[in-house]
Amino acid sequence: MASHWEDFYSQHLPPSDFEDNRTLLKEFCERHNNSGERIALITSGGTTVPLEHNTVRFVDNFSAGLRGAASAEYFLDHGYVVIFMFRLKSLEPFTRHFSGQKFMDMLELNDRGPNTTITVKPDSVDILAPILARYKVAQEGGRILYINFTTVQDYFWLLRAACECLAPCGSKALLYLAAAVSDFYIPSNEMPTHKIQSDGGPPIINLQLVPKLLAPLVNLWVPQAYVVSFKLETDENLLVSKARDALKKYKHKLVIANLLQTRRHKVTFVTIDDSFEISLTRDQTLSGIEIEDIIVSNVVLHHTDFIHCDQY
Ligand code: PAZ
Repeated sequence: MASHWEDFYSQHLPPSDFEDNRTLLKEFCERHNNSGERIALITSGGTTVPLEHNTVRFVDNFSAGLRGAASAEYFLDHGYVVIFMFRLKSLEPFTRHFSGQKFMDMLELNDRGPNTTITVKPDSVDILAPILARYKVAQEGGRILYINFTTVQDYFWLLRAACECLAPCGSKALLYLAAAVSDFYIPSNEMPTHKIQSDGGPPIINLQLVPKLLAPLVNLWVPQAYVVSFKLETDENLLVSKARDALKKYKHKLVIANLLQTRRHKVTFVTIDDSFEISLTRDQTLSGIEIEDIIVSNVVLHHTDFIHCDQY
């Protein structure tokens, strides 16, 4: 049995920087709600499940955070302001283009003693400049707020706080729940304080089901918002039926279903009475088109219809 969501909050403490994050969320939502803008809350990356309170080991998952980070850029391009709620150290909008050694390789060191300068190599300027320009507009215009989480517990606290701050935005708020959230966890009162020792033999780890937050999120926290959830499967035969089950159960509007193996070039949009596939051709992939560009354009159309229905 999954624990009830209210029990979860009463049994798990918020992260230590929770109040600071709540203040940032409140200020961001109020400012942009007053100016009538559309706000997208994007969750991105995987949550961890700690095995000890003083955490040495944890259960993690595959998510790189590319879906969320890329989508954030496209929502900004569509004029949305963005709350980017992401797993610390997963991919982030803009910097994702230069991860690893790529960034260092774009720079040139002009070593002239005390007058040393660093410049961008001429052939990298064309790559860096457009991304830097989009970054500056978002960052300096206060159009993106970064909030990070690590554990599933952090994620739950931050998600509820973000929803509470978004509620006054009504149908202008869009939730795009792309994070890979653990289905299992160890409740706080069952977790050892210190590092699990190997001299006691192989540990028996008893995981429990996490509560499903979509139910209170859709019905209580942001009842007027447009909610998009993602469904990941590895078995194609389950994909659309599981997505539709979620729509029936939680009564939100759209599930974007994807398979682990093909998620970079194929997704299925599932509504209660329809489903259609979006896939990239080989040529589109080779020319650098990202599936998130097409996903976000479609989601924006759905959101626009939703806002119009809300107004008339
Ligand atoms: O983070 P990523 O780009 O590697 O993968 C994206 C994704 C597969 C995590 C996302 O599209 C998704 O399906 N999120 C929901 C996963 C779930 O069913 O919990």
